[in-house]
Amino acid sequence: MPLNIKKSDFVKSASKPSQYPPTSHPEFFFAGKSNSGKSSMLNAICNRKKLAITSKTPGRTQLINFFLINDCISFVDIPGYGYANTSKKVSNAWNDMILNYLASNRNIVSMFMAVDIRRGIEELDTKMINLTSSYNIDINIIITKADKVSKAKKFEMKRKIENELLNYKNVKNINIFSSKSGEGVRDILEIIEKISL
Ligand SMILES: Nc1nc2c(ncn2[C@@H]2O[C@H](COP(=O)(O)OP(=O)(O)OP(=O)(O)O)[C@@H](O)[C@H]2O)c(=O)[nH]1
Ligand SMILES: [Mg+2]
Repeated sequence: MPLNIKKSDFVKSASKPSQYPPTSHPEFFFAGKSNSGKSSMLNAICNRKKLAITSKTPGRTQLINFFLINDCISFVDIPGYGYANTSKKVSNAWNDMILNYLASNRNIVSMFMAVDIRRGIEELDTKMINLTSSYNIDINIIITKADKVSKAKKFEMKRKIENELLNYKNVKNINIFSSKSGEGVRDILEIIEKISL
């Protein structure tokens, strides 16, 4: 059974742990390269248009945003990495923000990592997978923007990523997704239901 999201609320934005909303609910976070479709994914699975702010301009999500789902699950939209024009200062701030988040003793159960179907897994994605694995958090790779390529290309990319990540034991699922067509929404809701039961 997929999770039925009846209620989704924005809780708050934060840059450091002292600002995080205290909660012990199972927490899922959405990570990935800048502009890979994280915020759109969050909106699609909540069936909301503007819960998380999305944008054509990469680097739109700059703080950690906390959402409360059905009053019992926590979703977290984190800023993307790998934005081409990032200064050293901004990229250090990003590192601190994410490391603090991962080390913050919250009930983080799983990461959804958005990977643009036209790009595949890049160096920074691998770094993020390694970092998340080091905290022993489960990883779900969500291949986003599937509506932008042919059916053949979709499955080719899925196979490629499956092969590349064969030895990463924290990677539990690799799914094709499009927030535009709704493909794969149900798969994500099923993953969440299974984990948060
Ligand atoms: N065609 C198509 N476009 C998408 C899809 N998902 C996201 N986009 C577009 O891609 C752009 C970036 O989407 P966001 O959801 O804001 O991406 P993000 O990963 O949250 O970006 P940052 O917060 O900047 O890191 C927007 O113009 C979206 O409309 C999709 O499934 N299909
Ligand atoms: Mg975003």
